[in-house]
Amino acid sequence: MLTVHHLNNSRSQRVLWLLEEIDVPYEIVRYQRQPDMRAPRELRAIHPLGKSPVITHNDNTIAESGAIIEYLIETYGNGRLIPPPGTPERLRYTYWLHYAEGSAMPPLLLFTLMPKRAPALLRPLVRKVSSQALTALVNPQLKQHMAFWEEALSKSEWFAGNAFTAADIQMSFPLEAAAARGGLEQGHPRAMAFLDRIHARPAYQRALEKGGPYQVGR
Ligand SMILES: N[C@@H](CCC(=O)N[C@@H](CS)C(=O)NCC(=O)O)C(=O)O
Repeated sequence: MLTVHHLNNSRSQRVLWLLEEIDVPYEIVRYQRQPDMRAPRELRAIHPLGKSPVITHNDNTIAESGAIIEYLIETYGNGRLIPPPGTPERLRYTYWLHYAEGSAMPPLLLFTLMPKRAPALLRPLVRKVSSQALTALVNPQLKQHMAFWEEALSKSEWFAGNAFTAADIQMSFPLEAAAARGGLEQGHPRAMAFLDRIHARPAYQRALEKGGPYQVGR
């Protein structure tokens, strides 16, 4: 049996969505975020880092959204949601699959979450430092990333080409986080239309029903 160790309101929503798209049966073991937004300690019994998503399947325990997506597409995809090898689309697919967590997510989360996670006494100081870092370092980078997504989506309907792939599932989180943070809605019509298209997909909606309330980036 395939098990998704699902932390509420988190990246594991993408894994549920992928499984709904490829119609694979799975069970969910639920974990609830703590008041400081961290995952509960029980998740460390599944994987030492205690982060979500993690899946378990037969004797395999797999963490990291990108690695999980690769594993699921390889094991159950039967050629679905991945462009054929050797094509330009396949190269784009691989790029976006890695880029989402490797390049897009770090600036989106780091300084935004720091004040919320700091001890109450330190929070004003952390907020000040974070705000300076956001203005000087993060905001210009995010502007560049958002323009990059917009340009990619002006070349084709989906990130890897004209067909929807698992790379779009992986890219959903940075785009949703950027929209929740604010800034995507101004001057990025194609990125906003991408979000509308994915949110309308029946598999996305089924995954939401199974995963529970989801407010990415908040
Ligand atoms: N790059 C990892 C990030 C995993 C990650 O940070 N997950 C967050 C949820 S969105 C988490 O588990 N946070 C709780 C914690 O750090 O305790 C992936 O894509 O799987």
